[in-house]
Amino acid sequence: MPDSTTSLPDRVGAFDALIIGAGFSGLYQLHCLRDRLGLSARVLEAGDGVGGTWYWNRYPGARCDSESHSYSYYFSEELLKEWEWSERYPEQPEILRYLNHVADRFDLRRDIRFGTRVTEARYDAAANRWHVSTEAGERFTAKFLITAVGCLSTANVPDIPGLDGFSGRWYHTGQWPREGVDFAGKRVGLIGTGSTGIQAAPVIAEAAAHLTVFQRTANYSVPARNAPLTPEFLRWAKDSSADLRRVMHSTTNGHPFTISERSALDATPEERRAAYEAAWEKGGLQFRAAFRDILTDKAANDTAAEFIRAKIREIVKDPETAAKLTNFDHPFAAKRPPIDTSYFEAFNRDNVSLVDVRASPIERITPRGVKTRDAEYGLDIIVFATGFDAMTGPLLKIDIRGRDGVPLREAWEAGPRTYLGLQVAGFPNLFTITGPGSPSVLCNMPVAIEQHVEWITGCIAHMQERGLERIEAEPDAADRWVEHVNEAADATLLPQASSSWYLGANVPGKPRVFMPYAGGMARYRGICDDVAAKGYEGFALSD
Ligand code: NA7
Repeated sequence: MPDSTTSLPDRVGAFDALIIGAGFSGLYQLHCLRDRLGLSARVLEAGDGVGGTWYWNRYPGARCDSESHSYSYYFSEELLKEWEWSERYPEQPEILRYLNHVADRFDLRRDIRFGTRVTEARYDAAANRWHVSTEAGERFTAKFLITAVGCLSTANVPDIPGLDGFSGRWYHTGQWPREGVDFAGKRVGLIGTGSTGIQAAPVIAEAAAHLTVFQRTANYSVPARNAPLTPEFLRWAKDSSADLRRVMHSTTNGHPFTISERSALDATPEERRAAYEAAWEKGGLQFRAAFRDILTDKAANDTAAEFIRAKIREIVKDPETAAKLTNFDHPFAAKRPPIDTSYFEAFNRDNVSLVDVRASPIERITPRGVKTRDAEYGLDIIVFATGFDAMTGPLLKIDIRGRDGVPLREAWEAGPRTYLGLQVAGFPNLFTITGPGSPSVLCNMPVAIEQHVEWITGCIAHMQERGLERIEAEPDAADRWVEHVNEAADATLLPQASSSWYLGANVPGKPRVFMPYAGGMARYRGICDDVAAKGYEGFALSD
């Protein structure tokens, strides 16, 4: 279909499918719909380039926590063979280069419209079309609307009084300036000690005159043990792609390692220590895999927590700082567990200090810096590593209205309700890639994304073959799924981290609902395949 939209703002572009977002999800979805099904499809992307999360998160130290050989698309053998990662964990610029390579290799750019922020999407039942509007006033229509907006793309800047009057500069890590930030000679305050703050702190500490880390919740972290990849490893990863794919598809969280079948409680203290030592030395997210019950049994979890606490006390020389850093209020990995490169070591530097803002809360930002209950900290730069309005935020930021004009915001007033994380009852032909209720953030994201994109593509192909025009989740099926998502979460320790973004607890006023599906990626894939095999059970299909 010719592009009728490039030059004239108010012109309507009509497509078979519109995809919102050009990150990992949107790129692959475009490839599938356009090149495999032959549909006319257009990606609408707010940024000026591809990359999604990796386009916006350019903060110092930004790196993926999944290992590079698994943080890749696996749909194309040729792509797997030709791309060479340089390090165990890919850094943001390298991931961005990878996604640009993918966009070029599959000739995707011609169907992506950059600098185009979608503000509204309305379903017109009579025409069975989605009408999509952008910030610039452009309008598009399509039969299918697919959100590929990411789970962590709506920055959460806390509403701390006085920020407007701060005389220095401030930044959120998820909206980092392209030109970078010069920390030389500056007093920097870093608020937040999630994965992002933990990655950024040691890098900022090297450049800044002084770094003050404001910690509200002490966080566990395990060394990443990042290193350059050897030619032997790269060859092995390429030669083993079929095995790696199989392992990633068979595990709970889509990573290329398996979880031990042993309980931490069956091991002797010596065996346990040896297993944790080995996992600590190996580094990375697979620390969680040392025993099978770390995430399901509090007593087992306590053994991991105690091991990490002891390690931090060994690393951090000042006992008072070590005590603040290990004052955990949640089980290990009940919040997304960070992995780090010299995070705890950074607190041994003369130019780094830690402020416990749980003990002495931040009261306001003053023109000079941050004022807690007990002191004022003079700062030139404040970095907010305060996370995101996760999972629902990017969807609710768009005014999405389904059948009878019902806003998604209203349908989700009490928290997100989806069927399989893929569709919402009352919103026909809308698919939500890695939506709430799917494993997404509990999983190595490209694995979760490929599964969703392929399922959606299969579903649309099924409809095309049978002349079906409309698919919509049945309310009963969505209710049952929401119940199952809750049961799956309750079978783990995850809901015990009461301030976690998995629960929406980091955003004031957000309903507390456990959003991702904790039942495991492999099990989820089986459920989705089964639903499709049964003729899309739980979905109403019509012509
Ligand atoms: P996270 O994991 O949501 O971490 C945000 C951090 O910011 C966390 O330590 C919060 O403390 C802290 N925070 C948030 N608001 C405040 C205020 N008002 N005052 C002080 N501290 C605050 O976001 P990240 O960007 O680190 O990581 C997001 C995901 O990206 C990560 O999980 C990976 O999947 C990749 P809290 O714990 O809420 O007390």
